[in-house]
Amino acid sequence: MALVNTRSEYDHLFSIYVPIAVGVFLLILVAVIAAVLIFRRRPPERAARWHENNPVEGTYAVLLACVAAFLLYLTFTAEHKVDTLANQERPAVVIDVTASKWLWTFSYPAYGFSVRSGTSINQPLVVPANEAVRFNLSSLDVIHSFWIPALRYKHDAIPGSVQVTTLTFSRGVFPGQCAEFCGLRHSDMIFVAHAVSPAAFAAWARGKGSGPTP
Ligand SMILES: [Cu+2]
Repeated sequence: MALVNTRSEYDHLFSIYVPIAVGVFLLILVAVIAAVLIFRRRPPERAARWHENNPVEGTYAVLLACVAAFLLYLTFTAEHKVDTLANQERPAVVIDVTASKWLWTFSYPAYGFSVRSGTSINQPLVVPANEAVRFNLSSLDVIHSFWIPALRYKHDAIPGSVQVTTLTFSRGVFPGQCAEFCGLRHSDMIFVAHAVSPAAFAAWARGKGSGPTP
């Protein structure tokens, strides 16, 4: 099974949603302008004698329902891949993410160390690229949200529960931040994920994250 790529899943969805939204917008714009021009008030005034147009309204309703059903199908298919199928992948590394005011703690239980990023400290979150990375998200205080914009992915960290999510990174540097307003220093909750080759990751992790960022 190919690894689930959240970025391409959601970019694909977006590329379908946007043309449909633009099309519907133009359709409504044309209909409104046409109605304004055709039915504008002209002397002598006469009251309209019709109330409804069942074929037109029926067609419109059925068409809208079809578009909504189509988008729902695509959206739930993508969500199923990202939320369910991705968690069935065998992870190359498991990282426990603990959010707190106003700090991220990323623990690597298999290697016995953790790094932190947020208020007054910003150690990098290093992950192996092109491999499944399992994140166990939790929070010590309020609801935070683990957000990596370039992956098109965001997931809440909720106190008293563990949210499991599996992400795959391409090689590169991925800024992330808390996406749930969690207090005055919410904006301090930033981090940077470095996705590096599995060998570079293993060397960094075996050194317990004390070496230079690969
Ligand atoms: Cu937060």
